[in-house]
Formats: sequence, C-alpha cells, structure tokens
Amino acid sequence: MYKRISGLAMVIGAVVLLGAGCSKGSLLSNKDKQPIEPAISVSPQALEENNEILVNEASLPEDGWIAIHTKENGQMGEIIGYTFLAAGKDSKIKITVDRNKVTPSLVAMLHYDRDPKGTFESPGSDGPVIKDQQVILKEFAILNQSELIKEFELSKPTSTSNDDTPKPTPPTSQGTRKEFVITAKQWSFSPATIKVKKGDRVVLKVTSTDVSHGLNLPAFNINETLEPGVTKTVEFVADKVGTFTFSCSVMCGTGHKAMTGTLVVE
Ligand SMILES: [Cu+2]
Repeated sequence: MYKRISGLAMVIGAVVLLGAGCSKGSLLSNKDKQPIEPAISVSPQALEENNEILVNEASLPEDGWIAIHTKENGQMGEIIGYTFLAAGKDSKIKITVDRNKVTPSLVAMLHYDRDPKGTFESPGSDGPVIKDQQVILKEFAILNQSELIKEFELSKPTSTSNDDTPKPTPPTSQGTRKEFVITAKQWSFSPATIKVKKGDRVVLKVTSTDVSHGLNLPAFNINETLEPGVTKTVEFVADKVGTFTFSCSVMCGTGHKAMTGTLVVE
C-alpha cells in the first residue's frame, strides 16, 4: 500500500517536473526568437468617413513612428498623418490622415524615434528606417480617392468659378535659373546653405564623394538617393518664401542625423 502511494507520488512528481520543463522550454524559445525586423504591410483601401488608414502590421526593434506620405508624379510628398509605434510588433494600426490631401496612392513609412523622444520630428531627427540600404515603406492605393477630391472641390467656396482661366496656375519659372553644385559627404552638405528668391527655378547638382547619401527636401517634394560619384540633378521652382531644411535620408553612419542643410527662399 505504502509502495503504491509512493509510486503514484513519483508519477505525479514526474508529470509536474515534465510540465515545468515544458514551460521553461517555451520561455527559452521565446527569448531565442529571431530579432524583430523592421517591416510594414498595408492593403489597398478606401478612406472612410473617420479619415483613418488601416495598417495591417508593422514591426520595429525600437520605438518609432509610422508616417503616411502622399505620392505624386512618382515622388514622395508631404506627411499627412502619423502615429507612434512602440518597439515590437503591432497589427491593425489606425492612422488619421488629412482627407483633403490624399493622393491616389499613399506610402506608409517607418521612421525612427530619435532625440527628442516622443515627438515626431520629420524633417528632422526622426528619419526613415533604413535596412540594407532600403527605406522600409509600403505603397498602397486609396480606392475612393477620386470621390474624395470631388467632395473637397464641392466643399470649396465658389467665388472665382465663373472665369475661364484654369484655377491652379502651376508656378512657372518667371524667376531666374539658379544652379548650385553641392557635395555630399560624411556628414555634411557643402555648401550647407542655399539662398534663392521666390519664383527662382532652382537646379541642384548634388554628388556624394564617399558613401551613399540621400537628399530629402520635403517642402518641395524632393527625396533622392545619391550614389557615390554619380551627380543627381534636382530641379524645382522655389514657389514659397521660407527657411527649409534638407537632410540626408540614407543612413550613412554616426553623423547621419546631423547631415542637414538649409534652403532660404526670400
Ligand atoms: Cu545619411
């Protein structure tokens, strides 16, 4: 009788031990999981009344941001919405965007959260997440974009609608053509300050003399990659007055964040 009980106790003990072993094992395999890779997935979607974009899944090994950029004429444009992304993986993320600025396709892009933390500085320190020389982004279509534009046009005051001239007159280059030859290298642009007059047609000829860099001037929808030794020509009309920052958009080493310049339009 005593033997039987102790036998039973041994069996129970073994089961308990096994169970503990199992849970310990699964804990370990959790820890040994592969490091989180930066990634984002978004599906084509219609923008609903609530102005929310749905991001299926996003992951980042550190705290960061998901920014929604416009895309026009093949160029990435301004950010029309963003949200914080805590380190790790998240799914079904909602981001409110500016309904009136939605383009037929949008780009969801991962950005770092660099100092000062907790606020989104872009352009600024919170640059795009880059892995293996690639910016982590996903372009997706807005299926009802044409309806949104109609809605917006209708909502605008119709004060000047009875003349025949096309309304949004694109900025023509009445100003002077101003050309600048710029060198990009770790970790600066030279010259770092460019001054032009409003209306000038600005031509930047930018060359990296060391590693890959980027030229990001979001105020004028410019974002180019600069391969070493290859001169990129960028042209735009300086159609607004202000002081605008341009920065390197390709992670190029420890001084990358400080690699900025200033465009002054007077
Ligand atoms: Cu850089």
